[in-house]
Amino acid sequence: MLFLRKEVFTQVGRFAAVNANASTKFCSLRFAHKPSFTADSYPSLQRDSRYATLNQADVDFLKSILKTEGGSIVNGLDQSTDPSDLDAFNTDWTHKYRGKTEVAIKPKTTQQVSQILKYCNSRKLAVVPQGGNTGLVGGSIPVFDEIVLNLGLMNKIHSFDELSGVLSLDAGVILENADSFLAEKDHMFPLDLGAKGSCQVGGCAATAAGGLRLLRYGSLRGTILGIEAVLPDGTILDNMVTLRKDNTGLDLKQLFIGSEGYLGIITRLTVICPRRPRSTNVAFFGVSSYENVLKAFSESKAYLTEILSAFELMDNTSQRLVDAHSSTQRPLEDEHPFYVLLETQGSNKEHDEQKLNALIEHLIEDEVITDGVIAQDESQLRVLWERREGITECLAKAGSGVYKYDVSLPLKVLYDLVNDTKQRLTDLKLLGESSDHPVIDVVGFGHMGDGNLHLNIAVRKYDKRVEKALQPWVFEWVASHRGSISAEHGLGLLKKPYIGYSKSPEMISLMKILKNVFDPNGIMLPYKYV
Ligand code: FAD
Ligand code: 2HG
Ligand code: ZN
Repeated sequence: MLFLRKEVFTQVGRFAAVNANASTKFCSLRFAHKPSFTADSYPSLQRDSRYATLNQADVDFLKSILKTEGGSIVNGLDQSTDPSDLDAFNTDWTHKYRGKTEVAIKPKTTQQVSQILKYCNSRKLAVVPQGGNTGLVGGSIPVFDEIVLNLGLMNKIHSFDELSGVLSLDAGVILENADSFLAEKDHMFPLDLGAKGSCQVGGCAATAAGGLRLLRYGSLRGTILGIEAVLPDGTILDNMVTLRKDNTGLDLKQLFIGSEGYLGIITRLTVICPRRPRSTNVAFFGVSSYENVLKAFSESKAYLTEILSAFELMDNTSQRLVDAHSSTQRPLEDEHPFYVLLETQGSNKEHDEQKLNALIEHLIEDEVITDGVIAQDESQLRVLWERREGITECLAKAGSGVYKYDVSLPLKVLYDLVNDTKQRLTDLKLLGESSDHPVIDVVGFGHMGDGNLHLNIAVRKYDKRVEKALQPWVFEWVASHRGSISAEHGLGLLKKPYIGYSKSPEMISLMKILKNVFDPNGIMLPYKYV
């Protein structure tokens, strides 16, 4: 690992000794406890009596749909089913929410999805679509007894055109599998995120996930070229366009991207995928102030232009958590108030390194960064990324709950939200080291290059006093700075009541009109989104 400290600007072996062999994997165990039912934690949520209650005849019909082409169903109405078989379908990734579904169905084909929705619509049975269940806003699991329609068995890659880079695949393909397939063709998926081993491309499309390299490869709103979706009445919309340009009529696929399952189920996608970069460099800097982080970002854009592929911010609290809950060693010996992970991706190693070195020399000379390292091989590169990607897992291990906020803000004030939150929780005597205080830590990190902050409040256990202190205060803070209350995770259950902080009444009312057109019986994703 190459060290960047001014007085030691030489190649030293300190980092090279780190963990080349040790496991750097984050443990997959998350919160050990079973969460309370959402219906009990939030008594203001009431089951909507418009929806029918599932009975054995419904299950028999759903089973008959799966008969010819396969698929699977977990049926809680059957006495012989172990109730714990439904736990994974009922519990969200953050272990904050827990639903009460009695049936989880996993179809194999679009035709089956169509028949299932048509039946549920006619019977007014509520449905929640589920991908990899890695969403962070309580969207992918039922609130009450909604049927879970999980896309996990629709996982085929259909075609890839090496000339255009257009990939056609099922919604249930795991993101990492799509990327591994593309790696063999010297291409890459245009989205990458920490949950890539579990999240599905359809779930990513449904949440318009942003991820770690949006700054370079753009949003899924641009890279998804086509979509096949099933409407609640069973209609199959085939918009599997493989063209870069198609300027005919309203771009209906955009309504499904980021719709979180509110309008229908995404069953297939076409995505335009870039070539895999020939050269990747990752640097990790220690920075003394947020002001210097801003300077480093501005200079990185100027020096690196088209090869800058990620610029990620981490505060010291986030890195202390990674120290405490993972096996990756600190890249830098001393602690710093802030850290930045910077990545370049390009086609010419020498050329890219020259540009990066020129930037680093300049940042050191002007004392914008205090210390840093550059990965010298693939395993060091992975270690540096794990210091960033592993924060979410480590937060989950800090206590037994986390309040998560995912906001877009003007860069100048982005970190002020973390400082103000700490101050507020301290003033309210909710944050402190002793176990009398519910809050353990307030952490800020995120996709600095996209103006996207992840504010996380780790708690000893979920506590209504903390929730009251944070909501709607955080949303008011964000709105007063003209930010968005959800940059990339979506609304789900968590932010449904607060959309008004980011969208006008006229826009919300138009969304409701559209919902009514697509889903007049309101069977899709009840109690959530808008
Ligand atoms: P799920 O969680 O199963 O579902 C999410 C929502 O989409 C639900 O409302 C569900 O009903 C709906 N849905 C799912 N599949 C479909 C479908 N086929 N059709 C219609 N609706 C559907 N998000 C980011 O944006 N950027 C990140 O960097 C990022 N990093 C993460 C890191 C970790 C460790 C974790 C746990 C999560 C992260 N997330 C991130 C959040 C999450 O992974 C993404 O939102 C992801 O896109 C969700 O995909 P999924 O398949 O798990 O969807
Ligand atoms: C990330 O950027 C994800 O790592 C998760 O969006 C953020 O845990 C979070 O708040
Ligand atoms: Zn993120």
